Amino acid sequence: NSMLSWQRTAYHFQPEKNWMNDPNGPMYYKGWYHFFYQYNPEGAVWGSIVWGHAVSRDLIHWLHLPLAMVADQWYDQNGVWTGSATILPDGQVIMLYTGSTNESVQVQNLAYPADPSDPLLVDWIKYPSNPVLFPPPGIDTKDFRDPTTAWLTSEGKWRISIGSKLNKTGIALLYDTNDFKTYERVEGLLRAVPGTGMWECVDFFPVSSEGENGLDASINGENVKHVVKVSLDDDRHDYYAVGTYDEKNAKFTPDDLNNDVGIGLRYDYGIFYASKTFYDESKGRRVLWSWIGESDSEYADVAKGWASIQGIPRTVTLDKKTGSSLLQWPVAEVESLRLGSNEFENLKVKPGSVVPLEIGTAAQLDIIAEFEIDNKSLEMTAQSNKEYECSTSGGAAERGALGPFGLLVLADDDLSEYTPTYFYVVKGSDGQLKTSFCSDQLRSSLATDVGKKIFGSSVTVLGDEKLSVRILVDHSVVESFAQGGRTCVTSRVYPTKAIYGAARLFLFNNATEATVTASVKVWQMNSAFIRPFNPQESNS
Ligand code: DQQ
Repeated sequence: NSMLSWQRTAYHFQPEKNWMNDPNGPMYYKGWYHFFYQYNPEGAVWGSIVWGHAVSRDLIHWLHLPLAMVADQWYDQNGVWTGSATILPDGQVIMLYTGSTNESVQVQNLAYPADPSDPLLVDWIKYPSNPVLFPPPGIDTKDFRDPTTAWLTSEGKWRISIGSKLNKTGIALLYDTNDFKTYERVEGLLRAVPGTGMWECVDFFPVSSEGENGLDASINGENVKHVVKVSLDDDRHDYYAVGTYDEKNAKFTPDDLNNDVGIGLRYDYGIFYASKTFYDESKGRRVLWSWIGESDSEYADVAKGWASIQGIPRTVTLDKKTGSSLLQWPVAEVESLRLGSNEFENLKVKPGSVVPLEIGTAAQLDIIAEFEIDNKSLEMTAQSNKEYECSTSGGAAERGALGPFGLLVLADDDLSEYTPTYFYVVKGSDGQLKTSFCSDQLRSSLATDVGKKIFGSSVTVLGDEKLSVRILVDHSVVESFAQGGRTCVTSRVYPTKAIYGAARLFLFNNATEATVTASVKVWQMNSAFIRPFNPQESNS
């Protein structure tokens, strides 16, 4: 339906049509990034899931390849579900995935490339003796899915984790294997957290506590911390914990029990689910992929013929300044899409004002902005209003002494539609400042059948830091990264007027006391090539 085509993104990955969900088996192989994804070739809603496949040289421009795996065996007849790739030291590619069997039992299956010399890995073979793992005793047959990438133990075995639950306790099971065909259950659990429910799409990886580089899944030892990420089926968000991995006892212990797996920190406070990282050997970095679903109606998805996009891949590092959280940042390659830019330096934005940024059209942007509350306003405000909570405090229309202020993206000239992405600072009676970072969709669209929530969270702002944000705008998605990626918020928005050439960008300050100084750099973004691979084209 071309009437709805403006909602398609220009540089976020999406198939040509139909439904997509989780990222699967991301990897770098022989000069190509491979991306597989949960895909329903039959329609724009979740259903009979198979593996879509695309390849890229740079994580930005993509060629769609034929489906990698379809539901053609008894052990995946009800769905070729989520899985992960492991690249062995000799270059062999191992793919493990969950099959939902003809009886809807969740089992783990092995697949591998039919022709390892083909860098595009077009054809896949399912191991003839699949499944390689059945749900163990005591585990419900529908609670056993999404195998991780394997890592090496000090005994030289490969270890994987699979998510599950016991009553309402989310758990990560462990298995050891030598050949990926036969497995041994490891006693105990990588981690278990009561009340968190089913753990989908477990991800487990090391991060360096020293450098900015990423680490291969098997690295452990000094200057290494580990991250466990789970996708909570019950509340549809991705949570992570930073801690230590005791390899001998096969246990993960979070540094902070208040930020345990599934209860503390989130990758993203907007729409972001079933994410998965991989180690990119070519650039020595760890890269995060994530499914960004829709927040319009299923009816609208069917009408437009497609649903879901993937987030721009993000590099993941440990935040050395806090030591307790991760930093996520769009991969550097996205900057190759930057076209002309406009720069606005030290603009004074008075309380209660909206300032247009004359950049022309604003549907595809990369924005970097810094904000400073003027010292005078900070000092004069002895104490500001109460606590602030993005999702419940009334959004960008709720005025306090020191906030909200930020940017209105995907706005139209008349401001009949706009999506505020903003900071909100409160000053306690002790003089301490607390900062929230939010994205408010309440006025993002004149359409009535779309989700209009306010997303966000508190964000740590250290003494020497200005308030800073990076925002990627792409027609119907707004991905924002505050304080260098310490707190991230992704929204889907469905403007009806603020589209294509009519989309605009504004600064706003809705605080009652604070004058804010803003510096903004805005790039127009080119569209990425994301299209079917047609070998004949190169001949003609
Ligand atoms: N999606 C897959 C499952 C996974 C869920 C099925 C998470 O393997 O647990 O499409 O979105």
